[in-house]
Amino acid sequence: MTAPAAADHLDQNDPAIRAAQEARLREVWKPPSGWFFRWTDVNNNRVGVWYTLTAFAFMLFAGVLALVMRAQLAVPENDLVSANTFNQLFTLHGSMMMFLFAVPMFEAVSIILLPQLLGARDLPFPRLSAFGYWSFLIGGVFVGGSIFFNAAPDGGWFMYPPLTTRTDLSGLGADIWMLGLSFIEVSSVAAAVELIVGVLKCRPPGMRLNLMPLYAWYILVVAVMILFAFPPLIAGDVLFEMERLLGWPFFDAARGGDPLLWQHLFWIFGHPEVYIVFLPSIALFAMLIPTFAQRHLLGYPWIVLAAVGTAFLSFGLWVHHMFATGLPKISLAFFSAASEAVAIPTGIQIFVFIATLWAGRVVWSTPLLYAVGSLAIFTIGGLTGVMVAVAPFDWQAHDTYFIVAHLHYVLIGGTLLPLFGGLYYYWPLVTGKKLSDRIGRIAFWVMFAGANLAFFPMHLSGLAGMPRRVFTYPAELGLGGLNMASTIGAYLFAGGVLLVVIDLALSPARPKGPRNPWNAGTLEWLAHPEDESWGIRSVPLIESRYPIWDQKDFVAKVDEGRFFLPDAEEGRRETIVTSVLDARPIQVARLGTPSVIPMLTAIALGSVFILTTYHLYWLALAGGVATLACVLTWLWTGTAEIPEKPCKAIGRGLTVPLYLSGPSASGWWAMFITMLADATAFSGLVFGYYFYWTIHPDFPPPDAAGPGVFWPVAAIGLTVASWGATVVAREVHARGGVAVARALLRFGVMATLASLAAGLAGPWTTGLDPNSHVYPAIVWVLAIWTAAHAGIGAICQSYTLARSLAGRMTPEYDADLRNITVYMHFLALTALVAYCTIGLFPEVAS
Ligand code: HEM
Ligand SMILES: [Cu+2]
Repeated sequence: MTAPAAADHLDQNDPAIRAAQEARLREVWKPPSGWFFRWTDVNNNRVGVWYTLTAFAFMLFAGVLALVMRAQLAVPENDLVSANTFNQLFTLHGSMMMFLFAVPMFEAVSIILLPQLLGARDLPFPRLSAFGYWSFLIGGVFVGGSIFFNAAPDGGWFMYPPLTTRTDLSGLGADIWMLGLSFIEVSSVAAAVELIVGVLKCRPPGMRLNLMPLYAWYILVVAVMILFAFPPLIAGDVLFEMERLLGWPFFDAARGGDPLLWQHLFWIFGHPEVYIVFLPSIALFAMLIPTFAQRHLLGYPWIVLAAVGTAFLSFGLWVHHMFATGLPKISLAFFSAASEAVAIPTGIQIFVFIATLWAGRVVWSTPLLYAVGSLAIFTIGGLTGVMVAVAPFDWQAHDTYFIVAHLHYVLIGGTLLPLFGGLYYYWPLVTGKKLSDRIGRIAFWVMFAGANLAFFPMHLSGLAGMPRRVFTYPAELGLGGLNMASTIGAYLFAGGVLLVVIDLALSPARPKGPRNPWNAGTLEWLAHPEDESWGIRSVPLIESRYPIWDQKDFVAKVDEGRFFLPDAEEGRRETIVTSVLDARPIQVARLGTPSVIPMLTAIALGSVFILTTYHLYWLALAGGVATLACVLTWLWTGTAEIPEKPCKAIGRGLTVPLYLSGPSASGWWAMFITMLADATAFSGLVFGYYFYWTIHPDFPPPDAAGPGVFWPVAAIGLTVASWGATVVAREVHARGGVAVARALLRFGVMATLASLAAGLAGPWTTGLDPNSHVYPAIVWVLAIWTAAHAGIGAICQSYTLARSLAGRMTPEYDADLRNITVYMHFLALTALVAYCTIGLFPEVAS
């Protein structure tokens, strides 16, 4: 990248030309209007705001449930709510806070912020964000609303079997939890894919990885964690629902199953989850602390290393939630030590913040107050966490109010209060108006006092023997005083939240303030999303981590359109795609426009999950067909479109292509990353198979028939043939051999379908009965999973063939074929592992 030749931008000196460009941009990015069509919007500035408000509303709802619980517990032997209702209250409160508030809130805020942080016009797949939002809304209302029908889940937020798998002990609630939340997990993974591709491919020219704003680094780290943490839980959900709906005994000890498998799959997700909800707060601090210290953050590489280190470590810690389950001593020692180790990167991040404040000229402001105050609360929670990470201590405190105190200190200090800080910091960016500093400060101190009054006494009541998850307690225990204090504290806290809500409600009546009111140095403050949905006026060339502070005339140059893509001359929504490491501009991508399809797809997919809950399988199947139809329409009309010209000039003498295929394209990355998540879920199932095998001497049972060897080997052969055909088709097609490629794809479809049949033929022909024992059940699950993926593979191959026949794919424009080849790589790998496991492994192991 060289300095701009003056001649390049002569036209930008003419105000009339600039005004015409702005008019075109405004026209192209105009939000849809009308009472219905406004909801078909896909632009990140509005979808992100809906998403944020919805997550906030779910948080308030879960908070009201907590207030009901605290009212019940205020005095001993109270009968405000029944034991059964109390079980629903704490389960729904915990589940909503974790699945409908903490994780989605991070994704929602990131959807708003990421394009501004990167100077991109939108995220790479705007329609995917809209789909994620509608899924979230539908699933959340379904799960949260169940309490009004006395049908909410009641097995605790981690749903341990056998209590929850026995349909005589837990009603519909367990299905609502499993299916409703699985649906939301799917949308969380979709948002994670979007965010990862956004960070990797949509940075502005010049923003190498080491110049990226720290919030974007954390988005990358946390989204990758979501990508690997949620799929094992989804795998667990699949097994769980098969046990509940079909009676397959995965967690039923009487038929060879094992309830501990659920605990493993849950906590492989559940522990990283703790950091998934905590790292975003650190990310907010990393943005606002330099602003209020008015200097660069010290130790940028340390922060990045600490974030990545925390992510890695957090996947090795899950067993500390299972210290009381009688695991081998050596693994206790290992997981205990690892649990202590994770305190180190967390400490590093906090020290970097302190050092930065120390070295800067601190501007004491409301957001900073929230940051510092929440760190204080979080630290107390961290200290009790270090205590319960010591296995013998945990055996004492396990399942008491000590744990409730610990987890709320961590979650309120690590998630809730920092988010309020972020709210005060970023509200002016999103709305152009500041919130009230005064109300913010008062609210902070009310919440601070309330949180300590509510949760500090719980340490004491817990150590005095008050168990968690009880709806009442006898007066003789003498815990009335501590509990009353907790209840008063909880209502005080709610009062603080109410103040914030009032402050938000007053905002629309307040006048607009200046842009960048905190005098921040990072790029996001140049957008004014409340007026212009295109983001930034021109996409800048980045040379510093704090370009507004460091780069000469930066703001003026951006605003006068002197950087890249200052115009929308073809009337299309566009953003710049850059290379992953060094952010060289390599493409102008055309982005999705408003459409009902994302909403329809979410409704169709949601109906599959919801109808299954009520055992309406035929209707659910119809919903599945509708989902497929929606997805295919979406892809056919909205992706890999052949542009009207190959290249386009984007200013400063630079011309880049309008179409990319293969590993440089964002679509390819989305496919690859989605397949990583899919492979992780599959690994969860395979983990289950080998878990039974290592733990249980009678797995497989000595007299059990397996799926045989012939059919699994045949299925492997057919999948490999189909995979080979697709790979060769891709190569031949790129060299112009369109007819040969089509023939190969036709053969591929046949081979994939044959592999599907062969895979199911194994357990079918040997008559494996999945209800009799866990061994046939897990064999069937692996076979069905692989067969279902083969089915999707055949659809992908047919789709590509149809694209070619319809002239929507040519040797030059072949993204579809390259993307499905990625799918076929993963399909082949899945089939290989699955069929070797079920067919060949018993032969080797016996
Ligand atoms: C002032 C605000 C809050 C109050 C008063 C409160 C109160 C409670 C109460 C009374 C319980 C039940 C304890 C038991 O019976 O075992 C509980 C459980 C729980 N809370 Fe909160 N809570 C608050 C905020 C939060 C937040 C912000 C989160 C997460 C982001 C959260 C996550 C949880 C979880 C995960 C559980 C465990 C549920 C279970 O045992 O299955 N809470 N909370
Ligand atoms: Cu943990």
